[in-house]
Amino acid sequence: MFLISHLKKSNKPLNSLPIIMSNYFKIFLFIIVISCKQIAPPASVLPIPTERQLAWHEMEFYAFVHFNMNTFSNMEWGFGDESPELFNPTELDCRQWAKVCKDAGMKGIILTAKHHDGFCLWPSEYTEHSVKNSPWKNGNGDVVSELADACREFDLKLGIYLSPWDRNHASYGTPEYLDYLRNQLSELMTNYGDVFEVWFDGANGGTGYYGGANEERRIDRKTYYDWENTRQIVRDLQPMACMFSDAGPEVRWVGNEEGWAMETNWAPIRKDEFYPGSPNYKDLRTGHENGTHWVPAEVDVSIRPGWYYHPSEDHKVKTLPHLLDIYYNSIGRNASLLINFPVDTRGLIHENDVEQIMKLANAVKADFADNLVLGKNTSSTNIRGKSGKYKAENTIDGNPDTFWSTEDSVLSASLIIDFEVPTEMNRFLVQEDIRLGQRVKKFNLEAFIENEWQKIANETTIGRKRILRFPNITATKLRLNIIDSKACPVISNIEVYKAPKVLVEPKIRRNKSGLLTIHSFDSGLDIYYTLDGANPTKQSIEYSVPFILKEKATIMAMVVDPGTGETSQATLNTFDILKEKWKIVGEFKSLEQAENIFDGDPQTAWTLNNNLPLDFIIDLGEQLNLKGFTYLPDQGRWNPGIIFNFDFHVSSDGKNWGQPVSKGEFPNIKNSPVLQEKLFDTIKGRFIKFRALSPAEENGRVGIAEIGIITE
Ligand code: FUL
Repeated sequence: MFLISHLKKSNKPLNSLPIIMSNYFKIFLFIIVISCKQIAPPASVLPIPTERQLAWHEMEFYAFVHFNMNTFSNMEWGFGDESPELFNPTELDCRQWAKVCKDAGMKGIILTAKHHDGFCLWPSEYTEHSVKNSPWKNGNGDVVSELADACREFDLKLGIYLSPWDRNHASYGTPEYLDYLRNQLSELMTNYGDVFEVWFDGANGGTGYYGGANEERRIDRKTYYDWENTRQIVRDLQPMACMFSDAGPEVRWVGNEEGWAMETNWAPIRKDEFYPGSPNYKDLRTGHENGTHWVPAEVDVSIRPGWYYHPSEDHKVKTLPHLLDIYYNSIGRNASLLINFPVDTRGLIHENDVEQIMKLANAVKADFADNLVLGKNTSSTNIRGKSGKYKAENTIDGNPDTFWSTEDSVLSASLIIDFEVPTEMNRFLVQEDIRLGQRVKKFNLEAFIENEWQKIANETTIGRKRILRFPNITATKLRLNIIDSKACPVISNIEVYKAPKVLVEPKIRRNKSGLLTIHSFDSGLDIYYTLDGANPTKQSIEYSVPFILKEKATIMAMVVDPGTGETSQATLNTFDILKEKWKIVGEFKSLEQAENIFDGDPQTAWTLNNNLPLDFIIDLGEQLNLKGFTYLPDQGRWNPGIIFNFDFHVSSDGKNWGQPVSKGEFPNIKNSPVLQEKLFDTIKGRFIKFRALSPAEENGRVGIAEIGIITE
């Protein structure tokens, strides 16, 4: 239409139409070519993720289940000689696992089908060391199959952990074992439906049962498993499964089991420098800016100290503050999060673990409930092309396929979000479109507060997702400054939130000299306390800085969100007289570490492996009327020293001890190593002797994290 009317206006004869048409067509083509050139997307920065890795990135938060022979032998690493008879869960219910994971917002479950001790949770046709010879379901059970069904029912994906190291198998260390491992891998990859991840552990070779040989067998970690061909089995049978190990190839270990990735975290890594169990694991925490392969990090961490269930850890389940740190330090740092549940001897995720994971799930839901950038105005210092296809607004349109990008030559640029009115916020989430590679090397965040730009954060990498936590600010604008990038930045998503404050009871500590500190997990909260054991209110004393408290006191403290007025539960701590004058007496008197037992810090302990009985003798520095004592056992995870049977003596001169004023045992202390309190008839004295008569653990160790007295 436009062409005909244009011809009419220009009075050109209609027979010249074909020539004119062809000229117009050329111009048209030219415009298309030019504009295509302008809107060409940025070229990929290699390496980039594969399709299966992109699907894996979407998993983000999923569960590990360590449940196997160790659950019943109460070990972390079984030797391989455990009898299948031991494996007998009383109420195994994989649907309960799946429901917990689903409710917690997780997207899959990875199960320890076989751990280092070699026991198989499925009736493998290649070994007798499996559920088929256990009393559970008269040998007719298959845990892998039950979990696969539960995952299907709850719309979760299934992952398989198969330990390459097998301390049970007679042929471990020889080429024959490789056939065995591969046969098992084929069974697992064939019989249980789709698998999203296969976990190959780096712990390999060492002592073991090995079919009765009971010896040490070392293997060459680089060559023994012929990884290329072993992995091919997974590739062929489960084309979409990602494989995990220190060296990937799809997903890499993050270099620690504590639940964090580094702030600088590149998905690319120089993969060929690694193999499962390689010593340069610290590099796995950061990846490499010049990495050759896309191998993103997965943060694996247990909700308890151990990977496997131990009744003694029932009271050591990680609590909300710790779990929130783990969440932000993994998913918020360009990694995925794999939280482990040590399923118990019943075959269930323990109630305490459920309680804590749901606290995390609810907190995460609340933190990301209301995205403050929706519908706001955005602008940027540079846009790729003239069409507006790569405009800043794409970062807040909720569409992961659109992004803001700059001209190829522009490696630093800013994007502004205008909230128009002062807006309170404390979280900033930013994502690169990783399909085009990870690019950003350095960025910062500024906020426009009271007519002034203020720096909120100075950061390095972004990757698939980066979440910044900062104290509440009230700003009218935010400015994301990309300072340096491997190529033009490609930012696909930005979200901003005001997360509610985490209101958990504060920690109260008093050191040996009486300095009392009350600590709240979140920033920007008020703390109120009482010194007489009364419940605190907003009218109680407000805590601002540490202070000296030399007297006896029962302190209660709580935190208050000044914004909402909401309060936490109160913490109660009883402090007796100050331990300032206390001294260790006897053979250990010059041992610095011995003073850990009265330094006010429950994390530091003094533990010994000496012959029993063993006396811990303390000079209290003055005559006191004593009516009891408290004992907090060593809280350490590895080899803790826990006293079971004891005598407690009081003396005026440190020489004549007389009869014990208290004696007996600390019932259930092995399973529940919490603070113990023993009372006795009041007695005057200056010296105390705490005699360890027997240990609670088979390790024979006895120790003390903190000892206290109760005075009249
Ligand atoms: C480690 C293993 O040795 C632990 O037992 C646990 O399975 C953990 C996830 O990986 O390397």
